[in-house]
Amino acid sequence: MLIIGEKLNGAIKTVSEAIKNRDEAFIRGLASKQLDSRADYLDICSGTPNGDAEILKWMIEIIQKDHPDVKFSLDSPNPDTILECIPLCKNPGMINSVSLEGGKIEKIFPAVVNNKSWKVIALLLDETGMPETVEKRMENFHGIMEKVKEYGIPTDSIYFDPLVFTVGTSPDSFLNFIGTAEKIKKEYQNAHIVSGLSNISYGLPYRKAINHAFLVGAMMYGMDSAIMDPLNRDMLAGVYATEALLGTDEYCIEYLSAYRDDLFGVQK
Ligand code: THG
Repeated sequence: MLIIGEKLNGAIKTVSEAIKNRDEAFIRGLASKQLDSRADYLDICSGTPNGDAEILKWMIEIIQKDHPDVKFSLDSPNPDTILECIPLCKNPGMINSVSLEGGKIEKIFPAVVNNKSWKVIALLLDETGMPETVEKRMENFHGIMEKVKEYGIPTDSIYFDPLVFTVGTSPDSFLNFIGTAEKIKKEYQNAHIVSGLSNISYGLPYRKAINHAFLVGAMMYGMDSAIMDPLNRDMLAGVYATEALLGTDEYCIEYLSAYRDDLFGVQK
């Protein structure tokens, strides 16, 4: 499973403070910790429309000083921000995100055609707002797939995000997620499915119980990537354990290696 570290997000209070104060040490520390926990990508999100591109560029620059191999997930609602940041990244990363909204695909897909190793997260969303049902999500999926074919982008480059809302107010959130993942997988066996996993538990106590249940359930329906908190040891152990159970980690090789390196934080 691809782990995209969620921590460098201006929606988190400590991070927005660090951004405001241009606290380099804090940001670099959070990057290092997530990479030590084997995050494959670091999601970076300013959490504000003001100076969005400038903030992301600052994070890219200071993190690449310590980690020249780092791969970013450029998380911005503004496609121009993403296009500005791509040339600064030393390694191909992920674009987070496109959808059928506001001509984003028309701006972003040409850049993906020119930067072939970049991946793209596609939200199953259109102008009409948050999709309530599996059917609406599938309609958006087909709309996006049309564009993917039109631009000649390999399906393998796209990570489809069926969208996760908090189960506190959306009781069908998980069921809609897995229902959509299942249908996508039926049409395209190798399609990638991603989630903003921690969204599932917004506003609820003991979030990691909900997050953990979502992780295991969604992986069973083909989720092979998540924007999540790799610093949460239980969640990280959950990823490795579920991969072993699903047969994607034969002979538990990765699980054993992570345990030996005390990634789960349980060795004496
Ligand atoms: N899809 C895509 N991108 C996204 C989201 C998505 N980007 C933003 C968001 N949703 C995913 N990122 C976060 C980041 C932090 C939290 C939730 C989603 C969060 N963090 C708590 C904190 O750090 O305080 C702790 C979470 C926990 O306890 O696990 O709430 O849906 N494409």
